[in-house]
Amino acid sequence: MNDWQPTKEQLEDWQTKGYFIIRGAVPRDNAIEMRGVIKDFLLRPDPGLKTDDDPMDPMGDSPQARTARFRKLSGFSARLPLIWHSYYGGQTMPSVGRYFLGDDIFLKFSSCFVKPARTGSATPWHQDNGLWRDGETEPFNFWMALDPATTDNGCLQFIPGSHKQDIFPHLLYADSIHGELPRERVRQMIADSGVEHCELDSGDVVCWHSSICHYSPPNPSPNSRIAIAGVYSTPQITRQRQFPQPYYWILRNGELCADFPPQPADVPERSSGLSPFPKAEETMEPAG
Ligand SMILES: O=C(O)CCC(=O)C(=O)O
Repeated sequence: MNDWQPTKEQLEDWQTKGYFIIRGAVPRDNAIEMRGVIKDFLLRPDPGLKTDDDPMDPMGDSPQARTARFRKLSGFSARLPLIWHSYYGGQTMPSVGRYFLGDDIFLKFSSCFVKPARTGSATPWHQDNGLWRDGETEPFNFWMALDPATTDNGCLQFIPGSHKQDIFPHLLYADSIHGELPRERVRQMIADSGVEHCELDSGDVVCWHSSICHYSPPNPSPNSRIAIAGVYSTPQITRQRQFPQPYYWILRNGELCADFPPQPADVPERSSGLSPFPKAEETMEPAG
């Protein structure tokens, strides 16, 4: 494992804006191999994973339709050894996690965001912990571009400094695909602080605070935008899991857990379950 240390600029971005970028966190060729693994998974008639359908999914069962039918794959990290060894449990990201969280870390979530050329849909404005509904502000979030992510193909957008705000209760609008920040609130924050577009090349990673407000628009371009995201957390931060999928050890006593399949961390599941998102009273245009 590397001994990763932030630059002065990365630390300043982390504190003031709530996010920072690591260029070339994974070598570009390696990121392109990982993209191939994901594409292979998407082409399977039944990938056997928890998936969210893409609301823009074109109908049909052609290979093109199969690669376009999902917006998000969840919890795939323990099924794909190349991705585990190169990324979640690889040489760089565990070391970045150790800098921010210490010597005992597990992977709380792993997700692949698939935004196919021309059909990929938006992810609404949200705070990650607004979707988790577990009150946690400390976990460490990271997202790697497998395809180059640009303003044209729907890169992430952040409201700088919004990580300093509280967690807002997220709402469901009539056209929401999942809970989202109150749209009027987003309009106000954008008017006050602006929006930053986070353009990345394959293998670059952006890391952010769990409370930062972020979004990604649809992809009208001819270029696909696939990315893989993760959240590291610790036993001190997490008392209970609110989702059923296991958490996996990344570091124990500062040592990389190099096993594959990875070892589940023993975190009990919360018995009370998740509270549903309240419905928004107003129906307004999306804030993006
Ligand atoms: O990849 C995207 O478009 C959205 C990712 C995101 O919002 C997240 O990882 O929290």
